[in-house]
Amino acid sequence: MRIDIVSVIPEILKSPFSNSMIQRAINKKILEIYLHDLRKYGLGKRKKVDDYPYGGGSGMVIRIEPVYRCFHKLFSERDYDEKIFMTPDGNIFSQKYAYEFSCKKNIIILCGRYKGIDQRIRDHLISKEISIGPYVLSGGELAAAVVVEAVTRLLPGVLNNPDSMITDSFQIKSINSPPLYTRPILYKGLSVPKILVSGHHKKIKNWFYEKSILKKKIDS
Ligand code: 6GU
Repeated sequence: MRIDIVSVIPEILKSPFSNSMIQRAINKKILEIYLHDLRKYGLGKRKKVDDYPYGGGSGMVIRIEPVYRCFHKLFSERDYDEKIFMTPDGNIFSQKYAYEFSCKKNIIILCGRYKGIDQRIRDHLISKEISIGPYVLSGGELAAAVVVEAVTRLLPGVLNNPDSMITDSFQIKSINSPPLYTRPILYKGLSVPKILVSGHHKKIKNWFYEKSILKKKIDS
């Protein structure tokens, strides 16, 4: 899978993508990520990418020309299955979207900044608008990083243990993840439930199942 990300501050994304899981996917050639600096496609000597909004109001708006130039350069090189705009008023990102995106070959992600972007970009160059939750960030970069991480771990061959992907609590809607324990068995008087170290596989399975249901009831 190839992901192109267009941003006014692409540097923000260098560090999140050099983390172990995403870097491993890149090293294994399962994933390619290319960061594009929108300013490179800006207007004039000063590489201007934004301007005042028509009709007045505060804040700056990203102009269509830099985005059009950048997108069309990339469009001339390959087809994109999805053209995503990261924006706080987009569709709330979910595991369903992560699955959907993970099945695509090429996607392009445009990160918003300033007050917003010219509506013509949204109307003609974008296929999906995505938000990562009901709060406002200064730009779409960190939101894009969230999307890339959720998508990457779904790509075949990325996780060492695909089982852990299947049992992700979010992937099985009706069941939440049970409480988990590891060594030591006793720490400062806090102990691991005896059943988990009993060796009774059937009883342990039932215990996990019951705890999963129980947690859901408490949560909801
Ligand atoms: Cl995608 N962008 C911004 N700026 N803020 C957000 C967001 C995106 N998702 C949640 N808040």
